[in-house]
Amino acid sequence: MDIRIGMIGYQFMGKAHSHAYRDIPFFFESKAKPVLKALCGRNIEAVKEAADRMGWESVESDWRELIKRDDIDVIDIVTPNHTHAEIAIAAAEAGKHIITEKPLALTVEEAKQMKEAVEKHNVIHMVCHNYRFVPAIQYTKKLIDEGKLGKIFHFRANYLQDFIIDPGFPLIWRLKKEVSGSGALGDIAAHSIDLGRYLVGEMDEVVAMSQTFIKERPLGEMSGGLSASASSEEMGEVTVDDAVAFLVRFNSGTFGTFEASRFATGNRNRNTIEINGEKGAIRWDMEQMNNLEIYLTDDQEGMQGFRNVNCTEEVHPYAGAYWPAGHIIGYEHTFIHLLYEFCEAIVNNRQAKPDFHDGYQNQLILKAIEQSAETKKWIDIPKA
Ligand code: 4PW
Repeated sequence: MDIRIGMIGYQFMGKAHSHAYRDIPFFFESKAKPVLKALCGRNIEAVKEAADRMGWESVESDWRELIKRDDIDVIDIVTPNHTHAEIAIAAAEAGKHIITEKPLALTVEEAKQMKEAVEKHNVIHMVCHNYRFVPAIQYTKKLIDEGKLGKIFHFRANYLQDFIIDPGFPLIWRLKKEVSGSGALGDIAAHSIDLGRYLVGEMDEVVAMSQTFIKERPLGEMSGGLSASASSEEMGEVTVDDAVAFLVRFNSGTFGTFEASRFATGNRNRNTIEINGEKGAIRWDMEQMNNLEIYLTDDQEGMQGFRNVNCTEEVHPYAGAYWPAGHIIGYEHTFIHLLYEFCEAIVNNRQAKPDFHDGYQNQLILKAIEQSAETKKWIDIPKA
């Protein structure tokens, strides 16, 4: 069955999604066949160039026109965060299935409206928390569900980047609250929160601190990936956090410790978790994403310690779809897995996860963290 995609945005995430749709049939057997139908962006020349390069059939310069088209089944939103709600609500009203980049929205209010719209119009919806789809993370979930780690005492997550340390790095959209919602919090801690909810469960309360190290930057734009250059000597105000840390009490009683920063010198994309349970523990680092360190308390005396498992065996989720064991996969594959699950959900008419409900809950947690950092108090986390 053809699943005809209309995607809005074509830069960093646009490339990741385009590549993933094209690769799904290479590696996964499915009734679903993603068709790159139309790519949309305001600068029509740039969209045409991107469409040619990435294999899209047609282009649009107005997302409203894209949504009106009856040869489009899915709206894929890879635009900056302040546009997600308006586009997603209009797409739901037009009966399109929707996938959107994270965080779901700019605010809790928008996230709630988006969740209500997709439920009302009965479309399939998903949020791009791609790190859930790393084989090592999926395998960790399996170990936890099978009780191999026992009761979980600690969930410890760090998401550390360093791409904005230079004071000459410009005021890109990710540094403006009215466009991004928050800084390191919504951009990267949101992924750690998603992993925490996925692996350990709901969170009850939080206490947080956050900081903005550089408060003014020259104006300028992204020039691809996470790089950017200043286009003016004029300065603008940074209105989001550069770093955030928080403690979480999970509903299960697990003690959660989180840190996210874009000022963590030397760390390019160090997204790590450590989980300590009564029967075992795991450690994982996105920069060595195929490896999972596993410790089991009942290992033979004298042989105890973390073992390094390369999650490329047939038994590791998704890994069997690729190469013989030991032939590793990378960042782009996380999007293949996520979009494969999204397409499977559409052809089988079932909901995909993480969905807008998860996105809304994530947004409630982001808000509680901001409130806590502001008031210097523990905040109860409401349930979506
Ligand atoms: O995973 C991260 C994202 O969510 C990526 O490294 C870049 O930073 C792109 O957006 C955020």
